[in-house]
Amino acid sequence: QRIVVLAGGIGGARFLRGLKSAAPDAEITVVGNTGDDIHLFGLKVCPDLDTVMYTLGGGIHEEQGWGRADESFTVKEELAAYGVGPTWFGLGDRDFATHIVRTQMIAAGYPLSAVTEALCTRWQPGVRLLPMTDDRVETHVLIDDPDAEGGRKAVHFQEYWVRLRASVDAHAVVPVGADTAKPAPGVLEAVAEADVVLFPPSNPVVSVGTILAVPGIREGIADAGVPVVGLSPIVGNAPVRGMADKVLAAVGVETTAAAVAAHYGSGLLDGWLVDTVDADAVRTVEEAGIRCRAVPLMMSDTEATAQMAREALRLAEEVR
Ligand code: GDP
Ligand code: FO1
Ligand code: CA
Repeated sequence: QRIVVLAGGIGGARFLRGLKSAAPDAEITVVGNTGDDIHLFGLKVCPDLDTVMYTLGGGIHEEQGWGRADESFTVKEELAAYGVGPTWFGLGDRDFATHIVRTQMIAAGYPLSAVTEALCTRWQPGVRLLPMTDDRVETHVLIDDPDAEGGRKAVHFQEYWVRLRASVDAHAVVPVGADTAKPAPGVLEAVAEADVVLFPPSNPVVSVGTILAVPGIREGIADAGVPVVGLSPIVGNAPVRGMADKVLAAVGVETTAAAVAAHYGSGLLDGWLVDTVDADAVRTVEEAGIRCRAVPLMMSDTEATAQMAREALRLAEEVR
């Protein structure tokens, strides 16, 4: 069975761990979000690709969900001693090595997809991990400018998420560069050859939404004619983790499992899983033309997550 998963960071990575356990013989291709990527200290950092790679490869800081286990921050402290920031982004020493290898390979002319494959040679994530594109895409968020009365400014997504903790309203979320980006080699091929496409409980705006904003990917999925099933990252009208409500509001979508399904739309989604606490949403989603089931959606451990993956694959068979 060939499965394509569009993944962000933590939500995507944890789901993939369950999917691998539920479908050990499946050939899984992960299309990773690169809109969160940021250049810091001359290095290219790909948080969502690295979160998937480290989580599936056994190097992740489990409690934090991003970055490396057993991490130290000597380089960051030394940079700060030179007055060199940003200080608000926590790059650890072990993680730095990944960004150095990546940046060096890119400078030597390798595309991000080839670099990602090379990094995965070490981590052996057990899936084929592809960036959504080899082109530069950076998600920016439009916020009020505190320095200009009535003015607005765009900040990098990481500045909005990590420095500001999404504490101010987002007026717009723009995947800068996406409109002219091309899907990375292998992405459209994997989608066309897939038996099923899954949207994990990743952020619908800045993770899955950004991947779908790369011209050709959304169309490729719709044209593949295979079941497309998603799992809600919204449980009980709130994100399970993080501040997805802030970016959903920016695109005019309510923070409910049903509204997120409607946002993807019946033109794209065939099936949608909501948590049992949102069982009321099932009817609304089905009336919108999307097959819906309520099942436990808390990724508390690998077995619970594997069960979610089984339910998603079962729903895919129902709508096939
Ligand atoms: P990020 O890039 O690290 O923000 O990760 P993703 O975009 O892949 O996933 C973020 C989303 O995962 C958030 O909106 C969370 O609500 C969702 N999420 C995290 N843990 C769980 C869980 O256990 N169950 C569900 N249903 N969603 C979760
Ligand atoms: N998230 C934070 O909340 N604070 C950090 O300092 C931070 C550093 C960081 C470094 C490398 C990396 O791969 C991820 C990192 N993240 C950090 C997580 C990540 O940037 C965001 O949580 C996601 O991209 C949000 O979608
Ligand atoms: Ca992310």
